[in-house]
Amino acid sequence: MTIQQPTSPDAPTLRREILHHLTYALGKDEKHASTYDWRMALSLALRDQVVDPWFASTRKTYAQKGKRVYYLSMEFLIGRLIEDVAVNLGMEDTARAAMEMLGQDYERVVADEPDAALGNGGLGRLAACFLDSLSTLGIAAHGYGIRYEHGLFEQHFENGAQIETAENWLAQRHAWEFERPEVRYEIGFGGYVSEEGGATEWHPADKVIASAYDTPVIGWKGKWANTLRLWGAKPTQLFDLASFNRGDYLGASQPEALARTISRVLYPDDTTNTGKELRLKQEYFFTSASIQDLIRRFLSEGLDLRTLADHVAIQLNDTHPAIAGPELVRILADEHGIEIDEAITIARGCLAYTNHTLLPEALERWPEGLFAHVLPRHYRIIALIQERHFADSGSPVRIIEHGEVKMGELAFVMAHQVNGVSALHSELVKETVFADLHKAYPGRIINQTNGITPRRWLYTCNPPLRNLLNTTIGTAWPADLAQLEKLESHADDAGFQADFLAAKQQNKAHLAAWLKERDGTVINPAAMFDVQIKRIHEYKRQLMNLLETVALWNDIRDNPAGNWTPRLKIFGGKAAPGYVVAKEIIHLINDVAKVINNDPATRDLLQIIYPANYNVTMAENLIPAADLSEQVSTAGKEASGTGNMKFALNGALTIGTLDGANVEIREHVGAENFFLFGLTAAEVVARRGEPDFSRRAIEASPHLPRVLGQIADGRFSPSDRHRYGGLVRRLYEHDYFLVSSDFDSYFATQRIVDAAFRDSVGWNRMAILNTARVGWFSSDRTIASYAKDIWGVSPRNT
Ligand code: F58
Repeated sequence: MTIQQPTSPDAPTLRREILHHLTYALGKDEKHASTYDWRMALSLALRDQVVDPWFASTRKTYAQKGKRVYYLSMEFLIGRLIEDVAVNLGMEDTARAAMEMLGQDYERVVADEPDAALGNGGLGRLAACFLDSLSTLGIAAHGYGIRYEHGLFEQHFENGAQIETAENWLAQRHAWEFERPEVRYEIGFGGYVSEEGGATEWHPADKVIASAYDTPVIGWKGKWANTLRLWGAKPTQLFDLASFNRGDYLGASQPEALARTISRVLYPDDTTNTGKELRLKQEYFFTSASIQDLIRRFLSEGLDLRTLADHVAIQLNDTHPAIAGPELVRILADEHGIEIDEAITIARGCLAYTNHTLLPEALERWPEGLFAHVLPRHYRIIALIQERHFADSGSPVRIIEHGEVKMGELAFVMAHQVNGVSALHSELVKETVFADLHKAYPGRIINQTNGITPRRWLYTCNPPLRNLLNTTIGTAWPADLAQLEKLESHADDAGFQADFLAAKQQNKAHLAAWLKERDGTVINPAAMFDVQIKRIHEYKRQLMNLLETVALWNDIRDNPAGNWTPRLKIFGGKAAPGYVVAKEIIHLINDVAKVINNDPATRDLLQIIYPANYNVTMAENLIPAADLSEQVSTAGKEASGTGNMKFALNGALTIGTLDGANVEIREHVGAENFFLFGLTAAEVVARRGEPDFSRRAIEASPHLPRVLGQIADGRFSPSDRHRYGGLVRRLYEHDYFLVSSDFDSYFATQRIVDAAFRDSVGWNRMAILNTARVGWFSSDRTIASYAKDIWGVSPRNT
C-alpha cells in the first residue's frame, strides 16, 4: 500500500507560496530580494510539499509497528537538494515555471545552493544514495549522522599546489532542516565506573548534549519520506555567568566552544586511521545519541527490549559507528538491567556492518589507554564481548590486542551479518582482512554490491538523455532501472543512435559552457572527454593516467602528422591535507597541464584540465558529458567504486582494471564494450614478490624511461627542476601500486580506445549498450537486497 500523493500545486500557486516565504520567512520584498532570498523562498516552498507525505509516512510506520532501519554513518555526501526534491515530487517544470513567472532565472537560483558536503568520497555518497533509495522503496528508515558546521574543505590551487580553506555551508540559513531543540541526549566522556550491589554504573567526567536536526528525505513520486537526523553538539551549560560577571568574557563562552568542537569539522582524511581523540569522541557522540534515540522511540511504542532485534535493524557504515555494539549493551545492561550475555545477543541481532576498505592503514584501531580513558565503561564491555566471542567461536582473534582496540574486529563480532561492497571485494574480505573471523563465523560475510540512485545520477543530471529515454522506453525506468534493457533493441536503430549521440553532444556543450563560465577555461567539444574524478590516492593511480598523457604528448610531437584522436583529459579530486604524496601528484598534474596546454604543436590534439574543488555538483556536470571513464586502480584495492557505475549509466565507456565493481560492470555490459587492461588482484600480489619489479618494468617500457626522465629533469617544473626527483625515484624503487608494471598495458589499451573513438558509430553503439545494461547498479536494487538479506524488512513501494 502506498501513501496517497497529495495534489501538487500548479505554477501560479507555487509562485504565490514562494512570494509568501519571501515576505514572511525572509522578510524581503520582490524588489530587494537577492538570489539567496529567492533560493531560500523556493526551497521553503518546496519543503512545504514534503511535510505532508513525511507525516503520513511516520504515522503509518507507528501504526504498523513494523521493523525500522537505522543507517548510522559518519558521512552523508548529499550535494544540492532543490532539484532533487523538485524531481522527486514531480515538480521540476512547475518550479521552473513559477520562478520564471517571478522573473527569476531558475538555473541561477538552483546554482546558488551550497553543496552539503558532509562526507569525503564514495562512502559518504553511498550513504546519500541509500537514503534516496530507502525512501523510494518505502522502507521505514532513519539516517543518523553528524551535523558538521564545516563540511569537506574547499580546494584551491596556488601555483598548481592544493591549498585548503574551511567550507562554510551553514554561513547561510540551511533551508531543508528542522531544528528539534527538544530532542536532546546527554553524551558522556571519561570518568570512572563503579560497581555497587551488582549494579555497574559509569560516571562520566564530561558531558555534552547531542541536539537533533531533521531533514526529510522524499522518495520518488513523493510517496514516502524518511528522516535524516543529524546531531549537533551543544554544552550542558550554555554560558558561564560567573566568569562573565568577573569580566572573563572568553572564559564565559568556553563551555560552548569546547562542546561545539565535537561537531565542528568533518575529518578530511579518507585514507588513514587518524587516531585522534576528537575523532573517537565524534564517533561516540553521534552513535550514542542515535542509539539512545532509537531506544526511546522503541520504548515509546510500549515494546519489550528483549524483542528489540525484531523491530530494529542497525546498519553500521564502516567501523566509525562500531561503538554502537558496546553502547547498546551498556544501555540494555546498565540502564535496563538485562544480563550482559543476553544484551550481547540482543545487540548482535540488531547490528550489521559494512566494510568499505581492504587498506590495512584505513582500518580503525585506537590506543588502548586512550580508549579506556575516553570510554571506560565501553572498554570493559568490549573485554566481555571478547570473552563471549572466545567462548562462542573458539577463535583466537582478539578485539583488544597489542595495546590497541580494533574496531573492525569489534564490528565483525557484534554483527549478525558483515558485508563487502562488490563481489570481488567481499571475497577478498574473506581471504584477507577478516580471514580468521570468517573461519570462526562462516556465512557471516556476504556481498552487497553498491549502487547509485538513478534519480540524481541520470534523471536530474542528464536532461537530454532523460528525455530521450522517456520517449523511447516510457517513464517507469527511474524507479525500475532494469527497464533500461529495453534500449537494447534500439541499439542498431540509426534514428535512436543519432538521438543518443546528440544527447551526449548537448551534455558536452553544456559542460564546455559551465567550465567557461566557472573558470574561463575553453575546451574543444569535439575531443574525446576522458575523465578521472575521485579522491587523489596512489592506489587510484591518477599518476599512471598522467604519465600516459605525457607519453602521448611525446608521440604526437614525434609524429605530428599521425592519425591522432583529440583528447581532453579531465582530472578532478581532492587530496587529504596530510597526504603528501597525493598532493605531489596534484601539483604534477597542474605542472604538466601548464606545459602541454601551451604547446602549439599539440594544442588541438591534447589538453589537460583540472577544475579545482571537485564536489557532487561538479560530478553532475562532468559525468553526463564524459566519453571515457578512468577506473584504473591497482587490482584488489578499490573496494567497489560507484563513480564507475555513474559513468556507464550515462553512456561513457570504461577503461579499467579488474577491480571492485568494474568486474561486475564488465560482466553486465559485455567484455566487448569495456576496455580492460592490467594485472589481476592475484597477479598484483605475485608481482610484488618479484625482485626489482618496478625498475625492470620501467626499463622494459618503450615510454617510461623518457617520460620519467622528463619529469625528473624538471621539464614540467622549470622553476624548481628537482621538484619531482623524489617522486620518480620512488617509482623506480617502491612502486607499491604498480604504476610502472601496468603502464604498457594501459598505454596500449588507450590506443585501442583512440581507434574505437574514431569510429563514431561503433563507439556510440557501445555507449548505448553500456546505458542499456547497467540498470542492475541502481541503489534501489542494493537496498532491496540489504532489506532481504540483512534487515528482514520488505519494501512497500515495489
Ligand atoms: C569507499 N571508501 C571505497 N572511504 O574506497 C570505494 O571503493 C567504495 O565504492 C565506497 O567506499 C562505497 O562503498 C571510502 O570512501 C572513506 O572515505 C573513509 C572516510 C573515513 C576514513 C576512512 C575512509
